[in-house]
Amino acid sequence: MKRIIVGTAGHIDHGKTSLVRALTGVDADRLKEEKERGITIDIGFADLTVGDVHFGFIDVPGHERFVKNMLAGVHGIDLVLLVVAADEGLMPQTREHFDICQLLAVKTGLIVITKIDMVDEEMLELVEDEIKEYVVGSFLANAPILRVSSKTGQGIEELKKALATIVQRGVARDENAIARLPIDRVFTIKGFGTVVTGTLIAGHIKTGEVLDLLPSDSRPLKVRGLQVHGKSTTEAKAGERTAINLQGIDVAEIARGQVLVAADRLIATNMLDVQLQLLSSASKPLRTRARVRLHHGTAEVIARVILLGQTELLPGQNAWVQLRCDQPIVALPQDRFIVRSYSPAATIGGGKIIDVLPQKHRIREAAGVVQNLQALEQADALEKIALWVEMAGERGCAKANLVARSGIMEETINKAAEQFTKNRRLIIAATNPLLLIAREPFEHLTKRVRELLKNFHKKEPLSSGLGREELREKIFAKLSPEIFRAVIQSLTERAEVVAEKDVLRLSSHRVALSPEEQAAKDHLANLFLQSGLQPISLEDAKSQAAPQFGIDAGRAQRFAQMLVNSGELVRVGELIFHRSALENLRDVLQNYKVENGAKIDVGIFKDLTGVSRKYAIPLLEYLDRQRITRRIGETREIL
Ligand SMILES: Nc1nc2c(ncn2[C@@H]2O[C@H](COP(=O)(O)OP(=O)(O)O)[C@@H](O)[C@H]2O)c(=O)[nH]1
Ligand SMILES: [Mg+2]
Repeated sequence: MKRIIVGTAGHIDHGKTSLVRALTGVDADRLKEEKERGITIDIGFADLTVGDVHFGFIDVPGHERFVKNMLAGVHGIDLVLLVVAADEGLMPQTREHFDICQLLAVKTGLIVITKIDMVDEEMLELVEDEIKEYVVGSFLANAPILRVSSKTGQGIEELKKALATIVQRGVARDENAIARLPIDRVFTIKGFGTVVTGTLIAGHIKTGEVLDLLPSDSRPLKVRGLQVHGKSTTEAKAGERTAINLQGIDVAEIARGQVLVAADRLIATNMLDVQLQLLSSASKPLRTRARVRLHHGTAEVIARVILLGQTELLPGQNAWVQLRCDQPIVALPQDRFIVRSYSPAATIGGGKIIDVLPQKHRIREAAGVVQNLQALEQADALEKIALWVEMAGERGCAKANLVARSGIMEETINKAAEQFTKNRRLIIAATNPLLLIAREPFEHLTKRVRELLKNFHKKEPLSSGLGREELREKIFAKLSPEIFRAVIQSLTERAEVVAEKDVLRLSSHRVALSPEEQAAKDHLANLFLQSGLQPISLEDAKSQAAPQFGIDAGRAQRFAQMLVNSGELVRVGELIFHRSALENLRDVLQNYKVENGAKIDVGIFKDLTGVSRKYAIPLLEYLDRQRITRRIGETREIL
């Protein structure tokens, strides 16, 4: 069965609620106050099935004071019934509601002239002409105009037929998108607990599923029960009026304006980049930093309008705008919104959301920002991914950010990553979780590392290289460790940079020593070689060195570090051994194993090597770490 959400629109007392009642038999005015005063205050709901189409009606209030409630109902409709009373014709809220439908990009609708029992044919003709002229150039320009009386029932059957006909032309919703249900009502049902209702605007929701309530601090909530258009079911699909019984949350913690979303997908945001249209009926230009009421889904928040690249927006014109909200909302690109003036509240414009996780823009960057927004507006799903990653510059973009920003499922993002890394437009900085960075900033970082190392080598020719952490601090302080790792890895893979222990150097770098220095360094290495497995300390080396080499404390330290970096000397805890002494030891142990078996203890080790306990213990521990021996209780096994 096809399911269509129909909204009413039109001035107060023009017969919207009566029309819904005549069509469905349901009185959509459900509040006590509505019954007493005979006016609709909040949105109401009713159902009608014609053939194989199920219509869910959302009846909205017409009074200007309740436009905010009207907006909470009209956001998710597929089709509008623009209601005009024959005895009054077009009135202010007819126009305001119609503007809203256009700004929300409602795709299709019907025009209904009500109360035809109250006027003569001539009056009807006049009203019809007035309406026809009014809708010229709009989505209702060619819409059928139906004449009805809810009092006598005249024209109601024709209206049902017209509804069924228009629906055959098709209204499609994206069932594969991330599920979103903007909440319009919250209440308790005895024995069930908390129930929320809303129009499921995308995706699908199943019983037992866990959903995020955004914005809120609430943990994810479990769907205990589901109803679609008043009937229990196990799954609700996009475009259906849905009631959800939620587990583990109190009514007081939920309100209209919040959104139920598939778990772990979207992020609430305080900033939106949008394309804003100021209605030509707006009473004055919109100045930058003006405060407006932003209506999106069922939410209403106060937002500041930051015009990008202009200081003033004239009625009837469009602009690229950053909206900064005083409270977070949950949105996605392509969503429509309405803005109303702060005081007095009147609908002044609306538009389309382009980016929900933008940077805070500075006015002087406006030109570049506008260019990005134009590109995003034109882009298809894959291209958007590439653009967002490019816009993120050196910081790169994580998959979670791309999902929350696009509402695109992970598979599509993986596909984009594959496609754009193949042609090297993007680079994968990390795979799990996926982090993408654009080529240009990546290469810029690479270049900065290269230059930093080059300058360092120039300044410190005797140093073997720059400490890894120091380099990270200098260039990557504000970036994630993954970006740092990826840049260094790419440089080492290309053999431009050599990473030795915690030191990075250009592969072309050789420590430049004078012949005299080189001789001194060799002398020092030789002293360690001679001390074998009972190594001297740096202090000893200094005093034992032949005076002509001038090995003072500074030289001893520096040359020893160079020898350690090149691997000629090896640090074992506090001790420094010559590499060949350790290599000999390895051979000695292997020979012992062949002749006497693998088992040794500290005593045997001391006999074999002639070293005292002071050296034996650190050496054995070193051998354990090198997996040459393995400790088993008090003995060891030669591996
Ligand atoms: N004569 C006549 N009165 C109507 C018709 N439709 C609505 N009304 C009356 O107009 C008033 C306002 O109707 P209502 O449906 O509440 O208007 P809404 O504010 O647009 O929802 C009520 O007193 C209705 O009885 C109609 O077709 N003919
Ligand atoms: Mg009403």
